[in-house]
Amino acid sequence: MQPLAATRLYTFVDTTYLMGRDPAEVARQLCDGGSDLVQLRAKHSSLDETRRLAEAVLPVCEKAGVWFVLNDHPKFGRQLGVPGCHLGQEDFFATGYRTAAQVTGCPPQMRLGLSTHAPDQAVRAMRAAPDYIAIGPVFPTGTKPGRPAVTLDYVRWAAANATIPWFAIGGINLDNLDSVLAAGARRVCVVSAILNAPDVADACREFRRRIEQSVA
Ligand code: TZP
Ligand code: MG
Repeated sequence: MQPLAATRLYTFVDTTYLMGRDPAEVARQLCDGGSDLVQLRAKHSSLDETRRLAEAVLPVCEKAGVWFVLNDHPKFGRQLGVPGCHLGQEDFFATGYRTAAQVTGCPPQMRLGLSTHAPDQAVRAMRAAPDYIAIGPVFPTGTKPGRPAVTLDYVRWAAANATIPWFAIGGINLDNLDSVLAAGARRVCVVSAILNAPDVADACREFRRRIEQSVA
């Protein structure tokens, strides 16, 4: 697996967008297309169902050398031995965690990512020493309804101030990707624009190509 600092494209097996597709097959397509990380996001699934999904997707990622990241359920993630876990502000700070090590164990048994929606949240999150932060939603998105867009201003703030790897996320598609990259993003998370594409692997390849072109 790539060091997180060297990663570019973070994609998702989000159950909302599977539409009956096999999660392992979708994970394979995401990996084939050049994803560096694949997050399992199963917001409406029971823990049992999440376990089944994780057990299907994790070996696909392992085989491809891609980071598997579990959204939520950090204790369960540690039991399962997943490489990464992602938590929202409320999952982390409102649950009483103050340091990443409280989630990941010491020495760490997995990597941790935290969502942030404003500069003060990013500053507080970075003090907790996670492995990466997410910056978003940059644009309004149906994947996270009701969450106001943080705009490209927050991406520019992250480009100037973030001291750990960070990913722009939220409403990013091939039409607005260049504006996100021009604002300073070097790593991007994409959910619906890839899962709704006619060819998932091709969509990943195109995102990856455009990111690499801008970073070169
Ligand atoms: N966190 C901030 S925006 C978002 C999450 C999980 C959803 C991103 O999904 P999409 O479909 O790429 O806008
Ligand atoms: Mg969460």
